[in-house]
Amino acid sequence: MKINHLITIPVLLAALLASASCGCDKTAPKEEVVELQMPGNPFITDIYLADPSAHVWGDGRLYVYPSHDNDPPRGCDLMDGYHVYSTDDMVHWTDHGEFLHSRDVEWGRPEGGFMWAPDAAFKNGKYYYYFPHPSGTDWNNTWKVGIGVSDKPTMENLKLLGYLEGLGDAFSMIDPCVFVDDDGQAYFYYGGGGRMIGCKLKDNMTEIDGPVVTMTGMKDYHEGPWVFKNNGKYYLMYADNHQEPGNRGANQLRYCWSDSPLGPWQYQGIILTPTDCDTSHGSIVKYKGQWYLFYHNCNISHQGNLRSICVDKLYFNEDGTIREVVQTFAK
Ligand code: FUB
Repeated sequence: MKINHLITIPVLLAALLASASCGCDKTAPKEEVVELQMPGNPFITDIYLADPSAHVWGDGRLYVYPSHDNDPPRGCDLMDGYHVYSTDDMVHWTDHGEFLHSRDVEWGRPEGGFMWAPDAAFKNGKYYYYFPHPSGTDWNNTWKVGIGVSDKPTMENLKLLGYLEGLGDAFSMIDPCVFVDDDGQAYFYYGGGGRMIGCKLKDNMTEIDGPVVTMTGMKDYHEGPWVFKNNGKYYLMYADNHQEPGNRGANQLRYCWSDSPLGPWQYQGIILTPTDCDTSHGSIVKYKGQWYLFYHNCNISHQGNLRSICVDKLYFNEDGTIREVVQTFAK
């Protein structure tokens, strides 16, 4: 069949531009949901992993970038050796192997360990990796956020690029999270110890751009920020302290939303009640039309710092609020 390119190309371009410029096209046809089987939780059982950051990249696979709990643990001190996992069906997962260890980090803590919750981002054809790590023996006061870059989502041949400068107080500089908006602007967040910081990143993904802002509006914020967008709204999920009088327990995952990626945030509710771990930390991603929550529990080890990664389906209500996720277990 012959196609009139003079007419169809401008029409197609206009449609593409309209859908790319705004994540809130209410007239867009509903995306088809592919009903995938679930793997049963935890879904990686041969080593202990925590803090899963999940992303879907251009090759159509879903990638998970977790941290790694070494057995036996000493709190979270001995965490080291990052792996990447990927799938195209949620059931079969490929371990792409260890690609970064504290011994590779030349500015890092001499004794190693403390390779905590990482995140990854894609920009200008490259995959960027952000990891928190102390630069000194006094680990709690010497945190930095290291950066690496790779041509592959598996972080193969990762080239280390130093650390992000100008972030401020090294005390709570853990749990980096990077969100790239529809217009290509990247935002960087970090924050433990009850404080969360956000800022823009320059196009090179290795320098901050403009002021560093303290995020406000969260309820009982502790650590583990995860920012994403759905239908034009920005969402922030985080782990709470869960230590108010009369309401004490292990950490939960809560969320807020905002009309801006740097807040102010408005508190909305709880996404996940405590797992059996000392901590909680997760990510939310849409894959093949379905939203998923990634998180960790301790159902294999029954020890708070030997964690295992899990995934369950997540659903939005019509008004954009998120339904509490039902944790599922091994099949
Ligand atoms: O995994 C080490 C630390 O524990 C993370 O950075 C926190 O989010 C908590 O999960």
